[in-house]
Amino acid sequence: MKGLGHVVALCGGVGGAKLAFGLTKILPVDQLTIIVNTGDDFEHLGLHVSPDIDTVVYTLAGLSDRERGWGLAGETWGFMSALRRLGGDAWFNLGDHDLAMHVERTRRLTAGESLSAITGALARALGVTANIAPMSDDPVRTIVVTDDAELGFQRYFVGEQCRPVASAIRFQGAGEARLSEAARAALTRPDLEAVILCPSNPYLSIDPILAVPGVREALARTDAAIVAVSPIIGGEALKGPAAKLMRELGAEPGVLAVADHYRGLIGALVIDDADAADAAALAARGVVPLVTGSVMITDADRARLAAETLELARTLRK
Ligand code: FO1
Repeated sequence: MKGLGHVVALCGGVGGAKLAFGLTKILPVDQLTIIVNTGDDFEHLGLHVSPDIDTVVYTLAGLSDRERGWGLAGETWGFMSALRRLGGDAWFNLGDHDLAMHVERTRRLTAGESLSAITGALARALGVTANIAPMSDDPVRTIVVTDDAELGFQRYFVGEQCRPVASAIRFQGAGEARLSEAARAALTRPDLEAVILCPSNPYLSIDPILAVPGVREALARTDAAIVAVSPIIGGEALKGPAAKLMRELGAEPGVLAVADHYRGLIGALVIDDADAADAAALAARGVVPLVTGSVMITDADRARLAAETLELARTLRK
């Protein structure tokens, strides 16, 4: 799709990565920058694990396991069974081939390379040419505050399977984190035409990106269209705890809560046919609704939703 200026996609894990994949199919590589959440990153078994970056890289490379959404298709788990036999810390699954990503990233970080440089090198090694920018090269860690504990994101998401009741979410280190160079450059380009908030968890995947100093300011300053794709369909998330978190944080899960969460930021929201009844209420909130099939099963779905979202952004800018 020619004619558009630069497009920035803010993206988290599985759902966001699918739309990012769709965008890479319809935009020339130099017209798209994918800014990825790093709030899910953590140190595990001495390795630096960057789940959302890896989910985007593997998805764009066509290597991801489409059933799980994360990790590699055709993965084997010999390392995990050997680790369990040793009584090791086996609550977080590291596949044998996925392990190479964590080992190589950790080696490069230890050698002093930035997360951005490492992400580019490893993505290119897997044949991915898209511009993938970690939101920051400084540590930002999503913390889920529950009644009796503060849980690191993976402990909450994987260790506790999102069961604890959340009372707040905070992003440790966000205040001091510097926007990555590629993210800053993309968000401040004069030819920026569209910023797309991908269908990732607003609280856990998009908010950490918005919490990095400079992001909200850049979005306020740009005349680019800012469009979100709802990760909530029919009051539920296709994957993950977004709807549960909405309830726990005091919102009624639905597309209106997504619009309210992004109030003042987005000019339009892409919602699924299942939520067509909410279109008028969105418009009444000053958010232009686009009602379409927003479930991405096939690669064609991903490209179609990406094209519809970009078309909506272009219409908004007219
Ligand atoms: N999610 C799980 O539910 N269980 C796991 O054991 C698990 C391991 C894992 C390893 C590498 C990786 O890149 C992602 C992994 N995920 C796992 C998914 C991950 O927790 C989430 O995808 C993101 O952090 C949130 O989108």
